[in-house]
Amino acid sequence: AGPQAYAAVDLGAASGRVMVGRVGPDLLELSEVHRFPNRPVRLPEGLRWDVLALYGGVLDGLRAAGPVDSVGVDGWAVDYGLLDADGALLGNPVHYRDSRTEGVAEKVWAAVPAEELYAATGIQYAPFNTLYQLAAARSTVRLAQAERLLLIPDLLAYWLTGEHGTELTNASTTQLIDPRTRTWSYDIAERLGVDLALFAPLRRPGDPAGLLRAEVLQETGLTGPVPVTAVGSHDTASAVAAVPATGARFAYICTGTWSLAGLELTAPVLTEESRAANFTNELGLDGTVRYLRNIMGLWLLQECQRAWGEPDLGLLLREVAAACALRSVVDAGDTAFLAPGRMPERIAEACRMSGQPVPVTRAEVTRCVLDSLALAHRRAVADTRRLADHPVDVVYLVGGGTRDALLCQLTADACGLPVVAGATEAAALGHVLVQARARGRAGDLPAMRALLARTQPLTRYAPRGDGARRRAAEARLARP
Ligand code: LFR
Repeated sequence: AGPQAYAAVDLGAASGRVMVGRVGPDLLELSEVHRFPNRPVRLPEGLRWDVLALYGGVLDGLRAAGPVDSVGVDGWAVDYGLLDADGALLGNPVHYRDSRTEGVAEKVWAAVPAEELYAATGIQYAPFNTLYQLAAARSTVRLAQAERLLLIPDLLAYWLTGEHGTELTNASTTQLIDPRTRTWSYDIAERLGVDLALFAPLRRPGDPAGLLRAEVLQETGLTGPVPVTAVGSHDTASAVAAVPATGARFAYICTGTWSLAGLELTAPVLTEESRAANFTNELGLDGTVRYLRNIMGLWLLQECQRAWGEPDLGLLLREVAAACALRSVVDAGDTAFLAPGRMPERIAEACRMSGQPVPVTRAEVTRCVLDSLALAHRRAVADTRRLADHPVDVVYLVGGGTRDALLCQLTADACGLPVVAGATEAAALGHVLVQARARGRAGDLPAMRALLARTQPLTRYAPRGDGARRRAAEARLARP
C-alpha cells in the first residue's frame, strides 16, 4: 500500500492552515492546501476569537485536501468555548490576550497559594491560564448556563464529529492537571470551585476522536467514513514532537507568535526555584514533560508590523542587518508585552526606563526585538539546564521563526551553542506523525525524530563572538 494522507488542521493565533501530510519509512511530506486568517475581534465586551470563521476555514481546507485517511486538529492552548445543554456554543470564545484576567491570579492565590498551585500542577504563572480565565468568569451567566467546556481544538473536533473529548497535552495548560499522575488535580479544582464535570473525558494523542459527521462529508465533498484522530492538540506539544533531535542532550525553542524554550523531560520539575523562574511543566507525547518558558516571541515584531502598516518582513529584516547590534534590549519574557497595541512605543518606553538608547527607526526597533529575543532564548536555555540539571550540547530551533536566519544566528551567538534550525511547520509535522502512528505508519518518538532528521532541510548555525557585548546588554537590562 502507498502512503496514506492525513489532514492536519493547525490553528495559530494569526492564521489557520490545513496541511496534507504523507508519511512512509523514508518519507515525510507536507503540503499546505489552505491558509486562512485568524482575526481576533474587539467587541464592547472584550477581545474575542471569531471561531465560526475558523470552522469555515477548516471546512474549506478539508474540501481542498481531497481524500484523506484521517483528520486531526491542533491549535493554541488555554482558551475554550462553552456549550449549553443542547450542545450550542455560548458566546464567542474569549481571547487569552483579553484583559478580563487582570488581577485575577492574586484572588485565586488567596484561596490556594501560588506555591501550592505550582507544586500540584507544575504550570507557570500566566494571567491567561484556563484556571484564571474560569475564575474571571465565575459569576457570569454564561458559565452558569454551561454544561460543557471544550478547549479550542477539541471544540473544532466536536463540530467535525459531534463528539466531546479533552485532549491531554492541551488539558495540561488549564492548570487543572497533575503532571505526575497525568490526570485531573481533583483537590485544586475542588478548592477553587471548578466543576470538573464541565470537562469531557480525557483522551491521549493517537486516540480515536470520532468520524466526520455526514453534513461535514457533504460540505467538504469527502467520502466517509473519515476518522478524526486525537493528536498533541496543543500546537506546542506537536511542535516539540517534531524537534529533529538525534540525541538526548538538547534544548528546543519553538518560535512563532511565542518562543517556547526548554527541555523534554520524563518527570516534572516542581521545585520552588523552578516556580520562581516561571518554568512550566506541560504534558507532551508518550509520558514526556515539556519543561519550558514562554517568551513573547515574534508577537513583538508582528505587533510592530501592524503598527507600521504591515511592511514586508523580508525588507524589514534586510534593513535590520545594518542596525547596530545589542544597542538596546528589552525583557522579552515580560508579560507587560502581552496585550495588543502601541508596540513600538511600549518597546521604546521600556528602553528609556532602563536608561538605554531609544530605538526610533523601524530597523532599530526590529533589531531591538531580535536581540531581545536572542537574549531571552539564552536565559531560558541556561535556566532550564540548571533547574532540571540536564546537559545541553545543541539547541534545536523549530517553527516559523526558523525562516529568519538572523534570529537563528543571534540565538546561537547568545546561547554560545550550535543551533540547528528547521522543521518550519513543526506543529503540523508532529501532528501528522501522530496520526500516522495511530494507523501503524510511524514509530515511537525517537523514530519520528530520526525520520524528521533524515527528511527535513536543516540549517546549522555556529555560535560567534565572545559574549562581551551580550553580557553588557544583559547588565543594562538587569538595572532597575
Ligand atoms: C503557542 C501557544 C503557547 C501558549 C500560547 C497561548 O501557540 O499554544 O504554547 O502558551 O500559545 O495559548
